[in-house]
Amino acid sequence: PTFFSVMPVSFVTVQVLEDGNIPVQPFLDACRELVPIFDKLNSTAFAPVKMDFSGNIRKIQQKQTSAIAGGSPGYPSLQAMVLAEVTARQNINSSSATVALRWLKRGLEFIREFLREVCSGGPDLSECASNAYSRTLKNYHGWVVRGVFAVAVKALPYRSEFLRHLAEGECDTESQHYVHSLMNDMEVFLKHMNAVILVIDDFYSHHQLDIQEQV
Ligand code: 6S8
Repeated sequence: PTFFSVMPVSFVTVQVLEDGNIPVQPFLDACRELVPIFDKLNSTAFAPVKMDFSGNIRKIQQKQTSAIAGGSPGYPSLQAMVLAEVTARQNINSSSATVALRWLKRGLEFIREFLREVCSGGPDLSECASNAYSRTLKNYHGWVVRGVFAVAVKALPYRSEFLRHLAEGECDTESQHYVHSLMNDMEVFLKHMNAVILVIDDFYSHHQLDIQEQV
């Protein structure tokens, strides 16, 4: 068993509705399943990244939870939640779900590119992460945050160690069989995760919500 095969909920189980809408709770649950990875990487260098990623999950969760506490059935989708903010002109507030989802999407794009690099056999995780970073988050970061990335990337473990961390339960992580099933699980995961990301990305482009400024 691998990190991916034992996930009770994940992007594999997020059902994008026929109209392209993404239900809020399954999406948040799938994002939350990724958080333990930061602890496995086992370095304080990832603490700010973990905080940011979890913080954005929490912001969207809170918006949904308080809607439900207020007696509504809650937002039927991420898109409905964002559009409600756009209508109320709340979408530019830094605590909005619109901003949270924008950054969550960028984080997911980074993870997707990173896992793609790992899947295609990149031997050096720092290089995998740097390549992924250049294609995704780097564009939205000024030099200070780029510096934070440069420090974090040095704390990444060796590929073999990372792959070991993705084992669950008893298994021979040195075996061909383990590595094969891990890569296989990762590819399935990637495919589903990508489908969800693309929908959010299209939605943000279509509504001109994917602003380009750097932090
Ligand atoms: C903007 C910005 N958020 C924030 O300022 C930056 C926070 C720290 C970023 C550190 C540098 C980036 C490191 C990238 C990863 C490096 C580690 C490599 C590991 C492989 C926004 O913040 C707020 O989010 C928003 O709520 C609002 O307040 O302007 C707004 C207001 O500001 C970011 O740039 C988002 C960064 C998200 C990074 C998540 C990446 C996940 C990284 C690693 C996951 C581990 C590998 C995946 C393996 C998965 C296997 C299953």
